[in-house]
Amino acid sequence: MREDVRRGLLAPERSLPSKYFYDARGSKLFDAITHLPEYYPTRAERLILERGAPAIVREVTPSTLVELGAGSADKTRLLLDAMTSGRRQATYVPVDVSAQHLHRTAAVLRTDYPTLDVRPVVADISAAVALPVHPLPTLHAFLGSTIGNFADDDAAALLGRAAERMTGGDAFLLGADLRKDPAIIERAYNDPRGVTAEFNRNVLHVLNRALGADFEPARFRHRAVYSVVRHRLEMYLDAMDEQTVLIPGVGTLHFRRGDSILTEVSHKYDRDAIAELLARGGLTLVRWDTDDAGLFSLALARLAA
Ligand code: SAH
Ligand code: AVI
Repeated sequence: MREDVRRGLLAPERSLPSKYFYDARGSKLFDAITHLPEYYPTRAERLILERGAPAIVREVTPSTLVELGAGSADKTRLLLDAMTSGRRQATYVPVDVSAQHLHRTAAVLRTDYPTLDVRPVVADISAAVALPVHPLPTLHAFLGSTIGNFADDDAAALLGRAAERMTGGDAFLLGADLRKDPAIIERAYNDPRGVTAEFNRNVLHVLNRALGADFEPARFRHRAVYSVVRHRLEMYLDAMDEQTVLIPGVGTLHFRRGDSILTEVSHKYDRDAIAELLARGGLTLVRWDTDDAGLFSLALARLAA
């Protein structure tokens, strides 16, 4: 983490990896975001899954669901319901960096799904992940548009690592946010209650605790803007005044008023962009679902021939 922070904050354009939002508090704040009226992605993806999950499970007949960035796995229940209907046995391997939150998710699911073998894996999916041996076929899922938080090359590499693990009967299910009126996107990341702002500032709390830094999060303002050119929402923390921050082992940082840190990018796609990203990972799009408003997409992919 210190190395990531050094690389990000000592660069001319300061940035931090968005995975560091997610300590226990950050995971709770993200869950609060998913309930905000402005944050449409979660609701839209749930609608698609409500309609499509049974058919997807019928088509793939997975014995195991491996989910990257599982979080609270709320929407995942629509897949798990279909996989375990009639008290069928199934295996669920949720993978997430947020350890405490992941173990809580696993505990709740074990209670709610008696025939489900839940085998959580705490890991960073931006590198290779060791998965437990599990029954095949496997449905790999990456929901919530977390793919959008990765740079395109990193997203393609992540899909490629998943594809390497897949066998012929397996499938990959990718949830992705779609391009639309920028005003709708910016509203989703600028909620009037300030939950997203608090989520954004949480990365500074994480750095203070984990690295002994002395950021004063209240002196940074949340900013979220959509780049039409880059098809991505960009989230920043802007220094509200001149300040100096010490990060032991990294150095002393000087901020002038308005100096910013890029804390997250959230790419938005269309069908062609998703098909291309999947192809770069060695996967072929075989099914494409969206909600009626065309806000969000769910792509099912198989290994390319
Ligand atoms: N899938 C859920 C949660 C999305 S929030 C949903 O659709 O609502 C993003 C999730 O990915 C969080 O739980 C976060 O802890 C996890 N995450 C983010 N970056 C990660 C990384 N590099 N490795 C593993 N998990 C990551
Ligand atoms: C997890 N990820 C897909 C969210 C997103 O929309 O990019 C994280 C988020 N950031 C601000 N609000 C939600």
